[in-house]
Amino acid sequence: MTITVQAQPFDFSFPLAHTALVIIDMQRDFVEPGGFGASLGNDVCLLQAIIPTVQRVLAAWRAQGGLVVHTREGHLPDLSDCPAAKRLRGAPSLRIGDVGPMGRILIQGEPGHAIVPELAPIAGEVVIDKPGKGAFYATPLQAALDAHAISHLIVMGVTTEVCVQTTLREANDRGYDALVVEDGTESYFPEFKAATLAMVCAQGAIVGWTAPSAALLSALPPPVSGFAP
Ligand code: C5J
Repeated sequence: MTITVQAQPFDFSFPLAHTALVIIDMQRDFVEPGGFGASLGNDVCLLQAIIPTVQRVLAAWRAQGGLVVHTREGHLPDLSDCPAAKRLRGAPSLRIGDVGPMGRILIQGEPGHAIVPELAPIAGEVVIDKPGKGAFYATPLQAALDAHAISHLIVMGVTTEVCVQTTLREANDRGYDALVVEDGTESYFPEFKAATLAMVCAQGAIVGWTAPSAALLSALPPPVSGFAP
């Protein structure tokens, strides 16, 4: 079944069985006080505000029986996968690996590294741990998508101009058609979000498409019978 969503810069059509919902880094470290995002001096409230929208789209996608991929940015406890450039850059109050209120900042297995409970993965969903901003770099994401014959992506998560945009560009270079859900992504800097969404769909969808969640949700068919989200 092919679904068509009213999108920018033009309609986005995707084969439901070959499309994955990709949720980028909806982790406590980015959306709760005391995590990585806050350590960089950011106000995390803006990011928290999209959780209900992401939750609505996730529930609708699960009801379709579609593939869901969650990503988590983070590092091994010994930091062997964290380049010094990433750890030392800037002047955060806490660096990657330091102990904060939610455990060691951006370290796999620590409380802050977890996806927020409202969006927690369920059995059968793919969880990708990534050391970089892009979800394809040094991860098994492409292999996981190939295993499910995925050609199209619907992308949400944080932050719009960093991990979401990097992942969209990586996906574009690998031949995926991707739509980013406008109100399912957020930045600590609203002007960066607006600029990123404009960049993605500029020049005839040079990176991909954008659409509000309402357009996506209204395009989806009635849920698969028997599924209780
Ligand atoms: C950042 C991310 N902003 N998930 N990570 O460092 O966007």
